[in-house]
Parts: sequence; C-alpha cells; structure tokens
Amino acid sequence: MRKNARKNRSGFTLLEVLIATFLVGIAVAALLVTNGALTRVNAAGIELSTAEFLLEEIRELTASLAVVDPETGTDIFGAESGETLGSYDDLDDLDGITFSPPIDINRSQLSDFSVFSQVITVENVSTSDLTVTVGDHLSPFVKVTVGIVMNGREISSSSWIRTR
Ligand SMILES: [Ca+2]
Ligand SMILES: [Ca+2]
Repeated sequence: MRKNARKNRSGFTLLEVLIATFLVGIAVAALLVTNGALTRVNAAGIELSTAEFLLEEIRELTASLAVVDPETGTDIFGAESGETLGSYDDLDDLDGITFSPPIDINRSQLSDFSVFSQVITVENVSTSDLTVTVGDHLSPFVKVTVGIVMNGREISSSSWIRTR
C-alpha cells in the first residue's frame, strides 16, 4: 500500500499530463495570434512610412517647379509640346500622371518600391475658397494632390497649395 502511494507520487498522472499539454497548447496558440497581429501592425507601419517618403519626394520635386510654364505661361494646362519627365518645368505638367514605379526628387525611378505608385492631380482652386476647384488657370492658386497607391489600393494622400 505505502509502496504504491510512493510510486504514484514519483511521476505525473495521465490527467496531469493532459492538463499541462492543454495549457501549453493554449499558451502557444496565444503567442501565435499575438505574433500574427504584431506582424500585421508592423507591416502597416512600414507601408505608411514608405508612403510618407514617396509623398515627400514629389513635394520636394514640385517645390523647384514654376507654377505656370516659364515660356507659354497660362496658354497650356498640362505638359507643353515636346516636354518629357526630364524637362517638366511647371506644376501642371504633372497633372494626371501616375509614376509606377515611383520616382524620387531627381526624377529617377525607385524600382525597389515598384509595388507603390504616385498618382498626381494638379488643379486650380478658388481664391476665396481653397477647397473649391475652378477651371484650368482661372485662379493663381494651384493645388497639387499626390496619392500613394499600393497594389491598387490608396494607402495615403497629401495635398498642398502653391500660388503664382
Ligand atoms: Ca512646362
Ligand atoms: Ca504646363
């Protein structure tokens, strides 16, 4: 009798082992769920900081451009004849353009970021209300909007106003 009792204490019962296995299983499952959630949050953070970087490249590129073309002024909205990415010299040259892969401030393609695109809209806005769009060149205020699209989905956008 005493011998049996001692024998039982020397190890774990099947029930104890099952409960322990069950608890470890729950702990592992919880860790996996947490890890998955953190990975998703982290990925979203990286996407957003990349989007900020790509917005900033366009913002800085446009900062060096004239508001209207230095030669033709307000005659043409959009790129003037013969202009290409390398010779764009005013804001509306960029209207309606999507850069995919995106470009940097020096107009070079950023092929490492090819899942992202920069979608640019340039429009004139009302002198009295900057939220109201007016016809091309009908006001001195120009609003540049850049959307950052990743795999067909816009993940960030930014607008700013320039005036001539
Ligand atoms: Ca131009
Ligand atoms: Ca132009």
